[in-house]
Amino acid sequence: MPEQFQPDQQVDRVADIHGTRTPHAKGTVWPARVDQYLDPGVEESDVERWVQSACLLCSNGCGVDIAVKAGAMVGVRGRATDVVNHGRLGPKGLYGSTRWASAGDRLTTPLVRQGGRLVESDWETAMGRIVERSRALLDEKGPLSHGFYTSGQLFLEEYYALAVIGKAGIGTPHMDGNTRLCTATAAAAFKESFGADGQPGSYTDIEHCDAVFLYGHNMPETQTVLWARILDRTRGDDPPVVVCVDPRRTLVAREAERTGGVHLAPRVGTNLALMNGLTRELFEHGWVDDDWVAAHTLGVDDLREVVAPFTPERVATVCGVDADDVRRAARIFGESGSVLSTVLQGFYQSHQATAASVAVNNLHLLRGMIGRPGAGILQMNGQPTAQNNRECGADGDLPGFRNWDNEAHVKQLAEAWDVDPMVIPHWAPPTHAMQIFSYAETGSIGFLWISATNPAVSMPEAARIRRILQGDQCFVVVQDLFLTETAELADVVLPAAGWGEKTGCFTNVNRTVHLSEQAVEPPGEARSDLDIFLMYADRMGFTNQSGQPLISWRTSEEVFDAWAAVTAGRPVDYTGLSYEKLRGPSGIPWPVNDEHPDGTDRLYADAVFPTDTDVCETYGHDLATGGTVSEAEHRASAPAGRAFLKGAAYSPPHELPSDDFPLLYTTGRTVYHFHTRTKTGRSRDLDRAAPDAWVELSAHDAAERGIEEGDWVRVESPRGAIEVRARVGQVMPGAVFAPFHYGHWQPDADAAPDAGHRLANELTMTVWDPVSKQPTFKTAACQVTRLRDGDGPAPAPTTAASAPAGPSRRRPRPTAGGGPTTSQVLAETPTYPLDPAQGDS
Ligand SMILES: Nc1nc2c(c(=O)[nH]1)N[C@H]1C(S)=C(S)[C@@H](COP(=O)(O)OP(=O)(O)OC[C@H]3O[C@@H](n4cnc5c(=O)[nH]c(N)nc54)[C@H](O)[C@@H]3O)O[C@H]1N2
Ligand SMILES: Nc1nc2c(c(=O)[nH]1)N[C@H]1C(S)=C(S)[C@@H](COP(=O)(O)OP(=O)(O)OC[C@H]3O[C@@H](n4cnc5c(=O)[nH]c(N)nc54)[C@H](O)[C@@H]3O)O[C@H]1N2
Ligand code: SF4
Ligand SMILES: [Mo]
Repeated sequence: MPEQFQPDQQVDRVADIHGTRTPHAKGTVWPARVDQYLDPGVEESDVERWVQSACLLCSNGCGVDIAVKAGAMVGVRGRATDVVNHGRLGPKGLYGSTRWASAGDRLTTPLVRQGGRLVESDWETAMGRIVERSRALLDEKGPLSHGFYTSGQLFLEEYYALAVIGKAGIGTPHMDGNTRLCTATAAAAFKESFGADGQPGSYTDIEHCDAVFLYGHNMPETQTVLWARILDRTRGDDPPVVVCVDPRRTLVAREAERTGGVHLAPRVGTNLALMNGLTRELFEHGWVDDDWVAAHTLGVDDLREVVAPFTPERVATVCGVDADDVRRAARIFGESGSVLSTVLQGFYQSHQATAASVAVNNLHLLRGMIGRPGAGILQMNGQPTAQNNRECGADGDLPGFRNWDNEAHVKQLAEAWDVDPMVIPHWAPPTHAMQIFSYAETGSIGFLWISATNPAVSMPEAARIRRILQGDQCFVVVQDLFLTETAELADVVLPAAGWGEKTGCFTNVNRTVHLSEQAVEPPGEARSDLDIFLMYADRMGFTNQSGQPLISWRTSEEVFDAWAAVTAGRPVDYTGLSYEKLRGPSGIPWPVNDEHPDGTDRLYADAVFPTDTDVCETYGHDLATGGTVSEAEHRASAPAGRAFLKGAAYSPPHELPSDDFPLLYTTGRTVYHFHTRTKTGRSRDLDRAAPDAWVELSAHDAAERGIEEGDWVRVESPRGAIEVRARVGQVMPGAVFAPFHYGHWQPDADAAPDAGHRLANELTMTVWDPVSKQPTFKTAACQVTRLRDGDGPAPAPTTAASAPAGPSRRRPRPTAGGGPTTSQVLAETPTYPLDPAQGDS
């Protein structure tokens, strides 16, 4: 029995975010620890059924069983046998997974706008209005009048059905998801470097690596279970060192200090300068594996030239970091046997997002560090099913990582769907979300269907988004669990069934597919998103070339099988998967096919990349301008399975600090809330941990403005202002950090007396990365002024990156109060299909 075995420990997982440590040595299996939460008053013996699923509150995709009692979801338990989490769950997974489902304010009937107000209706009326408007616009203006804006939180089957409706039924290129705000850059970085989307690395790389680099990724708060996996290495024998690239002193930064790594805190908006500096160091010190680079990559000479000017001293000036810290970080990368890199929103939501993220791929390629244990790249996802949207093409791409610019790829789909290839939009790049909203603003899109996302809170420049949704120029359908800030502005609102109320599959960030089974019935007349999309397709009467219905699926399993068939021969190969297979081992990573019947732990072990002109998902772009590479140019470069090394010079962000707006404004997350809080806000444990908005200022900037902990402040940018309380915290001087979770909806009026003026996106900008088109939420200029005394400390958590800088007059109470969870370290760790003990596939 391991020494750390602690039977049935009761843990407050609001206070103790990552739970009990289970340290282990390099190259050994991560021990299993089973975390469980049941609603107060529910005993384990009361649970009637445990239903297999995976957590839907971030991209980690932890395997979970849902506890059911009397037709309701009453708790969750981590699946010990799951390859992703080995039984663990984080605070959101434990406290946020099920409570929302039985909330009294669920949408239970369709709503339609009548005399300016939303009134209760029925499916016949609501769908009738949608179909009437849709048909009229198609007749009058054609397919370009239609836009679909979906999510990273539906199931694979729902995206695939929506993609077929949009591309083969309507024929519109105006389809995207909130994945554009989330992980468009992950996809773009993969496509530019390796030819196609798809995570090269595996979570098992954590067990083998000698160093972990986290670039703009606050993993301890945003993928808590993955961070627990890293902590169990850094606290065990032969630990890896951690390098953190983040302007805040996050828990990653503190672990970097503890492990002898480096915390690089670049000035907000200067990531690419730093990356160019790190790349240059590899060349300067001979840390490049020249033979591997010559055999497996293209573009090394251009890259060397682009990064040449970025000496450590130049980087120090641009980024405000110490030149020696740049040297130290580069040395760790250059001299470690194997490095695992993770990249997330600090890079993706900054300007030059794709260039900075590709630079991480470059570092790995230069050292030949890809495709072997420990040498992983995780261009992270955020949302639980973002990967599926990208795979299925409800984000505008073509299903199966096909290239819209490749006639042969379009033809494959046309055959699968039995439609004329000309119906499938492929005459220009798919329209990205920011452009879809611009078209909706002018009315050129007159019909916008929004599913499972809350853009009134989550899109940049919120006042503009509200105007677009509210105006008469565009008919807006919103499909959600709740009457969100967005639904309130819609013309028709459709009540959806959520997680646990429907069956479907989804794929986490490292390609691991899970089946999530229906555990309970949805409330009232709520229906699954799949059923709603199929209802629309039926009513519209879409047909194929043979005059048969375009879509004849009735169950999610039928859709899944059709999807698996359409992935044949593509990098994202699902042909070896079925519902039956997914009910067996918990979590199977694609590709799964005849060659890899049990899945594939990591890609590119053979250093052959899907870059061939006839195979690749894109011919590529110029990273600085977004200019496209043509098919002829791509073919002339003869990639033949080699990866691309691509660079770009650094340029400053769109909005720089000025006399009026002297501070840099950046936004992000706290561990306790998921996005616009529609689920986590309805969990008392999570809501109380972070009940209202705040901003984080450095002690220096606060003192300069006479601001103390808890004071009310006004934060203003050229686009808007918010009034919130100040946390004198861990952010670097010159920068201000605001959580973006808080719209005007609130579960508890006392906690947020002034909830109208706290939405972080009032201040952000309508600008995007030239390649991935991901909007910039992490760079803008702002001013902060003191309004009045607060009546206590800021409502910010005292844990993790939001911890106060030091003692203050208004000392915040330590964040605590999670409900009763248990946590049990298993004496004997199960074997996992693809774990390091059994070797890698
Ligand atoms: N608790 C929680 N977990 C979540 C979510 C959630 O809402 N809540 N959402 C999920 C989703 S969809 C996503 S996309 C992920 C996001 O996960 P993360 O990307 O980890 O979260 P963020 O807080 O958006 O940003 C990460 C870090 O970027 C830093 N940053 C800001 N500006 C810059 C910059 O210019 N350069 C650098 N290098 N860093 C910068 C911030 O200080 C912050 O610590 O989280 C997922 N998990
Ligand atoms: N300032 C700033 N803004 C940001 C970010 C940031 O870091 N800073 N991050 C961006 C990122 S990475 C993301 S991912 C977005 C997230 O932004 P949103 O997608 O707007 O956030 P959510 O609150 O997750 O919205 C999901 C909605 O879907 C509903 N829902 C959940 N399950 C289902 C279902 O099964 N069916 C249906 N129909 N509805 C369902 C929920 O009730 C909720 O209203 O925000 C982006 N906005
Ligand atoms: S790490 Fe993500 S998937 Fe796992 S329990 Fe937490 S929120 Fe859920
Ligand atoms: Mo996201």
